Amino acid sequence: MPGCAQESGPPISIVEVKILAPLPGSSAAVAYFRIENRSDTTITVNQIDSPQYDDVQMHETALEDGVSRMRPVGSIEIDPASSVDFTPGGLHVMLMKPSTNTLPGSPVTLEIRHDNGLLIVNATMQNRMPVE
Ligand SMILES: [Cu+2]
Repeated sequence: MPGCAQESGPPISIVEVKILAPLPGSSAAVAYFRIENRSDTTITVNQIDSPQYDDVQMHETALEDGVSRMRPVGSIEIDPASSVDFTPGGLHVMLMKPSTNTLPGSPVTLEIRHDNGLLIVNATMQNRMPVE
């Protein structure tokens, strides 16, 4: 329907964002969150960028022959009216090659590029806690 009013809200939203500082000796931070697709069509997240990190990759951790490995994921499809979790041991975002400091309290911006546009999320680096 051309000329109609805009949608009532963004088609996707990011909740429960947790960005964990690099371990000592590493420069890679990791981001976890839930992406909710609030539209009635499938939405593909094609890429995630960050102005504070030159190399940002979506990864998936999986057991292979009893060994936990992670591999890059090109894109993520989110079904209509559903969500995808980025959690420890599963999907996650690696934030590498920082162009700024990565101490807890530092600002981290995620630019989530998807079918319907760009979602910008502003978050704060947190201390890395042991994974329970
Ligand atoms: Cu990874």
